[in-house]
Amino acid sequence: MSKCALILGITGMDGSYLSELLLENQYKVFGMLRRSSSFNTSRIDQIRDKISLHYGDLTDLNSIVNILKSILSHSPSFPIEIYNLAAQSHVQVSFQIENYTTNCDAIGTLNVLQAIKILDLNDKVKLYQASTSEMYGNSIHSDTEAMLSETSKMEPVSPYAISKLYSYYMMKYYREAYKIFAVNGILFNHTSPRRGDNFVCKKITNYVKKLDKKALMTRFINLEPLRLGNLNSTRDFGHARDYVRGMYKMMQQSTPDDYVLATGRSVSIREFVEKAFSMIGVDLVWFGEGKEEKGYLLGTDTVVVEVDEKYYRPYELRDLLGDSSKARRVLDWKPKYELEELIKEMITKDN
Ligand code: NAP
Ligand code: F7E
Repeated sequence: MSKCALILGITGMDGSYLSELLLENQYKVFGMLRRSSSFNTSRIDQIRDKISLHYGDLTDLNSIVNILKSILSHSPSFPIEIYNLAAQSHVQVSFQIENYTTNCDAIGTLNVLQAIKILDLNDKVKLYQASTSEMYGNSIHSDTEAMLSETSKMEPVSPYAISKLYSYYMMKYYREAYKIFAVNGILFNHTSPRRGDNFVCKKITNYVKKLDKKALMTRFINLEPLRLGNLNSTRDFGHARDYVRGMYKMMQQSTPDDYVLATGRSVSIREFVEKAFSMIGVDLVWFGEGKEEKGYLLGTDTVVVEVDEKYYRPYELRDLLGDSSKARRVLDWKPKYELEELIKEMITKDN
């Protein structure tokens, strides 16, 4: 009998790559689909006939119980691997919808844990929780201890990160109290051509992608500049394909534990912009500071990047750089993609 997995958040970036990986490994894949007024399955349309989708919502305990019951009625193989990737995943949006973010990203995880307990599945499932490097917040204050690992202090600075920290501790508590195989993957930023359009990497690469075509026709004349927020924050960016492989490895262990996945290299948003433009052979030069800073095409007065306060956050997480040595040692995991390859793929591929 093939192995069995339920993915909560199957329509998201990570959910789509993970589905493909599990199918390659002969899993029967079930997914929770949110009701939406427009189609929300574009990332999984290519595998739609190979997976089984069920309507539900992370904020609705009943729907999670019903999906699990339905899987059980299909005589699954145990343990069922449950990957909780569902979340309101946008940090900036979380400052505007605090209650919803908490209901989804904190209480939603509790709903999954309770559904397992209610159905008496404690020793029949393995649960993965999509924890995040955002939980560290600005806990690091000096360059000497700049790399964040499983043992680093957590001081979250957004409603998103605070909700995820609640989930992280609930997972640990259920692991100890109810002996559930509960794993936290503490993942640093990862992206791909399937990334949502309002995350910074996708915004930048989408712009460069269009510029490439326009450049041929217009030589950059009359371009609307790309408007970004804080250019100084630094992030450790990996490829989602590498990171779902890490999630899967965590779930194949004999004992549950928490693992950081990161590349160990970080760049500022400004550097990411420069790298993206350099992929199409264009160099930038920066003038001004803070809100007045602008990026120009080298040797011209054409502005291609402007700062827009609209994208500033009430509380910014400055720097993130991960130490994934535990995952490298225990899981034999390491990222295959270099940052430059990732950016190139985002500029050249649609999916
Ligand atoms: P994503 O593309 O935003 O996908 C989120 C998924 O959650 C989508 O399938 C979305 O459904 C679903 N969802 C949202 N609210 C829901 C609800 N109330 N009930 C059920 N489903 C709901 O996120 P991602 O980048 O793939 O990230 C996957 C997970 O990892 C998230 O939990 C995120 O917080 C976490 N994480 C991400 C990163 C990163 O850099 N990507 C790093 C660390 C942790 P719709 O398609 O219908 O919107
Ligand atoms: O911002 C800055 C922004 O929204 C990255 C999620 O997957 O990773 C992601 O959260 C940085 C921040 O991702 C714009 O201020 C500048 O410093 O792409 P982002 P994020 O906030 O790091 C973590 C690990 C997760 O867990 C989350 O789910 O870029 N920035 N200008 C901007 N950010 C956005 N979105 N838009 C801008 O125009």
